[in-house]
This record gives sequence, structure tokens and C-alpha cells, in this order.
Amino acid sequence: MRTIHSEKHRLRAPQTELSGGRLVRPFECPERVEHILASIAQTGLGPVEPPVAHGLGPARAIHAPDYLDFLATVWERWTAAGYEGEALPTVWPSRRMGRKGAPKAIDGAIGWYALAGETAICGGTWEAAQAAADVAATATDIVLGGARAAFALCRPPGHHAAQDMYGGYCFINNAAVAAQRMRDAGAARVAVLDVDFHHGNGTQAIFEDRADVLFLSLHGDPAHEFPHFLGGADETGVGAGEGFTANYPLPPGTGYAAWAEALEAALARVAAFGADALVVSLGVDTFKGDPISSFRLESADFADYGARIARLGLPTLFVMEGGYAVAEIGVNVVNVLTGFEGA
Ligand code: OKP
Ligand code: ZN
Repeated sequence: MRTIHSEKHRLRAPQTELSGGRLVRPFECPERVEHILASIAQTGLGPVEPPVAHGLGPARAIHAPDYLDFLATVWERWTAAGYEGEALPTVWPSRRMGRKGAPKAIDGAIGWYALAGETAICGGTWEAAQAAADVAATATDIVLGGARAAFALCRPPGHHAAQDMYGGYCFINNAAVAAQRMRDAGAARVAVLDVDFHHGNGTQAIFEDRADVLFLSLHGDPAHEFPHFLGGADETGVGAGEGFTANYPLPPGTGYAAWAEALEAALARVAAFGADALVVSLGVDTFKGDPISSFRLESADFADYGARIARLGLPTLFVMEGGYAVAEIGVNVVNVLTGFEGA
């Protein structure tokens, strides 16, 4: 399997994450990618290639223009305001404040576009996010060109980013870029299967009112876990998209037997939908050793579920999302990909 990867991910190197009332070193860190590359090399998964630059077209196909303008300028505006720390929101258009639209001041604008407050923006974030979208678009084209599968080693991740919201470490929704690109290239029906521990709220928001993209997510129940405000089993799609969103919230402590049962239900939905292609939002924070998650998958389970996904027989793009047990992230990711290839 070919992997697409950009060294520009290193430009996203924030020093801070707001966690439990402290500023800590971010869980979503550059070394994650180095461990994945080492495991790819060690197992001989296949070549690792740089992306083709696509400009902003693929991101514009799913994100609002004002949001992309905000991402392009937020760091400059933050530093111009005289702030010395990394950019974090402190105020939001919350439930009792009905303003529609970003205010002028950067303090207000950042709260307008943030869906959560843990994710610090630093210089280089925008360039890295654009490179991750290029990675997704380039790997999509490999699958559209007839490959059985490809791996988009995106960083920063994307599945929490909505049309005009960033957060949960995500800025451009790389999986949504891929799914939309498949549609635009003529795939009539695309399924996005999100196996990251966290609900893919951004991907759901982008596609919830559409019948051409089926979104499915297995995740920690939002009653207990981030992103807290989306991901319930009762969310099944909106308007023309009714019936094309499927959530499988699972309780804290879920192990592989229960997780795999939910996966089989989701895979049956993908097959019934008649998808022409599959995008997998691949987060390995379901691992038992993950520092911010609560599922209990073992490394061997990742290979098992990679094989189960392969049995759909669909052209498949894997898009990297989360996974914060850094020492094991490479083995867990590559186990999914080799499990898929060996099926
Ligand atoms: C990004 B991705 C846990 C707080 C969680 C944010 C998690 C973002 C996950 N106490 N904070 O889906 O892996
Ligand atoms: Zn996650």
C-alpha cells in the first residue's frame, strides 16, 4: 500500500494544550508521525511519497470561505494584538448569546470559529493543515486511479473540523476532503467509516443533510467523552440525508468483542448502502494504552479489524486521525493496514 506523507506536518508544533485546567504539552504531537513512518519502513508496507500541491480547492469544496480566511490569518491577528502565548479562545457565542457571524476583534473571532478550547493555534498551523489536505487529496487520487487502497498519513487530523469550526486538534477535515473528491470524480455513493475513539462531529456536520455520503462512527459515548455535544445514536441524518448518518456510541471501557460487534453492524450498513468507495477515518486512540481515551483494544485487534474492513471489497482510503499512545501508534496503525492487505 502506498502512503502519502508531508514533512510540513512538523510546522504544527504547538507548545500548549489546555487540559484539566493546565497548559500541558499537546497529546497531538509531531513524534506521532515519526513512529508511524518507522513502522511502515519496518514492515515494508510500501512506498512513502510526498503529496501534490492542490491549492485551496479541495478544502473550499467542504469548508466556508470566511472560515478558511480566518485560519489563514488567525496567527497574524493574534500576535498583532500583542498576545505572547499561543492562540486560545476564552469566549464563545454560547446558548444565551445569539450573535450571528464573527465579530471584528480576534478574541471574538477565535471563539466564533472554535468548537472547543483545548487546541492552541501557533505559527505554522495553517501551512501544516493545508499540507494535510494535500496529503488527503493526493492519496484519494491513488484510489480513484484504481488502487485497492492507499494511506493518507495526515497530521494535523481532521474529523472534528466542521464547515466553519476547528477544534479537537483539527482544522481542515481531511476525510471530508477525500469523500467529496471521490464524489466529484464520479463515485455515486461514498461511505465514511470513522473508527477513531472520538465521534467525528465535523464529518457528520458536513454530510448530515446529504444522501450521497453515508457517515458512520464508532466512538466513546458523548455522554462521557469528547466532543460531548454530538454523536448520539438518535442522530440519523437531516432532511435529504435522513438515514445516511449512523452512530455507534459505546460505553467507557469497551473491549474488542463489543467494539467488533458494532463494527460488523456498521459494515453491513456500508454494504446495504451500495458504496462505490470507502474512506476510513483511522484513529487508533481505541488502544488500551491511550492516555486520553477509555477503550481497551489490543494491538492484535487492529489487524483483525483491518481484515474485516477489507472484506467489504471496496476501494478504500485510510485517513489518519487520532492516537496518542505514541510508542505504540506505529504498530497499531500498520496493523490495520497490513490486516487489510492480508485479508
Ligand atoms: C482528537 B481526535 C479528555 C479531553 C479530550 C480533546 C480530544 C481531541 C481528540 N479529557 N480533549 O479525535 O483523536
Ligand atoms: Zn480521537
